[in-house]
Amino acid sequence: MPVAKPESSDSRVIAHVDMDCFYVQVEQRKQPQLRGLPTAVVQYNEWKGGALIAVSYEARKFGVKRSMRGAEAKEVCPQIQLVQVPVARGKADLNGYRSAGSEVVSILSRRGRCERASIDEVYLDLTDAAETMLAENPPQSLEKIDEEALKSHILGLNNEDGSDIKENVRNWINRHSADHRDKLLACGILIVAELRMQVLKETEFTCSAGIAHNKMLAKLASGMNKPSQQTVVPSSSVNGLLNTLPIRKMKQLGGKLGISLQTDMGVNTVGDLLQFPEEKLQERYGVNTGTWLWNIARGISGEAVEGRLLPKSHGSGKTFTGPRALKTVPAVQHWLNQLCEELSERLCSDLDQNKRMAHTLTLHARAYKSSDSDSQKKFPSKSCPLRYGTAKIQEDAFNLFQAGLREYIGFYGVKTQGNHYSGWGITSLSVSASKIVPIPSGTCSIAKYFHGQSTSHFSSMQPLDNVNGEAMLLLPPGSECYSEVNSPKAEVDFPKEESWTEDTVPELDLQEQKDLSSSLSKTQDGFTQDISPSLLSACLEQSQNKQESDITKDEGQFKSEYNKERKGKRVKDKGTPSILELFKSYNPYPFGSSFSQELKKTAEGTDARLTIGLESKGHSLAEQSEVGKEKPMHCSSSGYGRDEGDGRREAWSYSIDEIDPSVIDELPPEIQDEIKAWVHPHKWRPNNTVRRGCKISHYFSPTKKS
Ligand code: TTP
Repeated sequence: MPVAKPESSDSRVIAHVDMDCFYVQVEQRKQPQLRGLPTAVVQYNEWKGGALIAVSYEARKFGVKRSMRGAEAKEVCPQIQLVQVPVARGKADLNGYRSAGSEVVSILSRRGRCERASIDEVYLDLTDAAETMLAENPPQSLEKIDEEALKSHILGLNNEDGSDIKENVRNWINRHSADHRDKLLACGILIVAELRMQVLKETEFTCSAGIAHNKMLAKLASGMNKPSQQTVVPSSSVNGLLNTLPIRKMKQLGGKLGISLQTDMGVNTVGDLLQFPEEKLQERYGVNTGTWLWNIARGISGEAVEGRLLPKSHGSGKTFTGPRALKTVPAVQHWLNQLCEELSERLCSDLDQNKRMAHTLTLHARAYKSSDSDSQKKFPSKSCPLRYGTAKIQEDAFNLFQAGLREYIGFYGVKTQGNHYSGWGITSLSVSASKIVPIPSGTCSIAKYFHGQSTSHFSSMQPLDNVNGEAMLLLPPGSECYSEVNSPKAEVDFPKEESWTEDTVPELDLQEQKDLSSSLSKTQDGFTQDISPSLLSACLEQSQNKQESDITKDEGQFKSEYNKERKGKRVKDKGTPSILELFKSYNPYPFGSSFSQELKKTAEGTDARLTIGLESKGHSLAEQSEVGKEKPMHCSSSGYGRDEGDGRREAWSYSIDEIDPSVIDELPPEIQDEIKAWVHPHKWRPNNTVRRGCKISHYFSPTKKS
């Protein structure tokens, strides 16, 4: 559900830059003889000439559309040039497009905070650059204005018949009487025109842009005049723009919420929302969404441009339409292996180049059942902690798939079908890696970082079925995964799921990234000795082309070594999730994988495991320390978090070694006392009697959900 964020300032200058027919431009740069010709990029499969995924503007004039197949495009435009998307592992290989997108990002990020929103879209916060220009070289005093800036479309500008449009734009930019906000937008016009020209010069790609006071309006504007043009939304034109805008065209309103507004409230345009008081919208859709709707009707959006040049997640997906649907488990496993191989390769290059690691592996699928009435049931998405190494990712993804299939089709259906078709088909598969965080810069050695990662790796485990309810094949904005056939892009409602939105990637300029990357490669020789062997093997597997068998220790060994080290010396990492997170998650021990078994084995001595039985009644930690520290401790936390009332789950547990002491400080003092009592039962006794309601079990009770 969309969440309202207060407008941080109404004088921001935000641009949304969107490449024009991006894949076509990339292919045309490779084959310059195609420039200016009607061209389309098609999927590699030959059926009816393959599906079109990008169409040049020359071809669009002939009526060629993305929804067509190559053969249909030939019918409406016989001279169309069809270029096949590059192929690797039997599926589209988008690496060339990704790196072309990065070239553009590196140029656009020179003038302000830059957020890479998709493979070919970027948001820029140009407020500082515009303020500086206004102070030092205001547009009002410019004698010569660049031609590209003069071609801008300024919404609401009165271009009467016969008037010189460029002259009108020049006058608008030069206006002395303009208010501060319009003066800043005038600077934005000049800056964006310059950036777009620079992109063209350095990459040969054209792009279009929207310039406004917030992201929402900038995004709406960037698509209004394509290709290779820019559109400006002065605040005086916001109402005019929104009044007639169909409600479902608005970002986040393309799905259920948009449909509900249409059918339940009779809202057809964004402007129609203006008639409802905020309270009414809140009553119907909840406080946050109600306020968000009230705001968007007025063009208010406080969403900040995140400084993020790198994708939030990585994904690899493929669709299997019609007769190509996968109908046996081995067929699914074959394709999962391909997808995981690609994902693993990208994770390793992200680690190598950007020093970032992903923490969560998710499998999404779409499926059908031919037999029963329940065929509408969605294939559930499944997540688990991500282990580096192609083989491990493949193993985990396959187990996730099997868990999903069991749920989708029922246990017996899976058991009996073996290699034979048993009434289900998979029409799309994708694997994604999310919760990508940079290796903390203060970490003195890579080995230590990985030790820290291992901690969170285990403690932040997501339950196997702790997923976002909806089987969503598409990844959220900022991720780079395209399923092969026309995955809807602009109008997708991405669930605001915590695991996606919490990810934060620090602002890195390209120089910093280069530095990070070179420092990583410098340390590589040294780190082979103390890095987690499995993680090391994962990267060596691809980047150095070595066999995993060269690596002698497995992750389990690493974990117990790590535990030993932790006993002597607590490693403090910035990246460790808060203890609240830790308590929210639990270890589902998915599919009996080796690492979960390893975890089970690690309880020793006073490192008793805390086991919170979701259905059990039990003792607080303080009570437990008196009752007997060797026993598992049961806390009454039934109904806690997302798994409220779910009797199927039995317990979650973790070792005390997996709690970073630094996060304990985040808890209320009473809870800290309890934990200290638990950790050092002999040394420590609480000074105060624990107050009613302040025990850890109460703290995490349903009424105290964070
Ligand atoms: P878009 O920005 O949606 O489209 P575009 O750049 O081709 O054209 P426009 O000028 O209208 O913006 O998508 C960017 C690229 O993403 C596109 O060139 C191909 C790829 N893509 C797919 O592979 N499948 C899809 O369903 C969509 C929408 C895009």
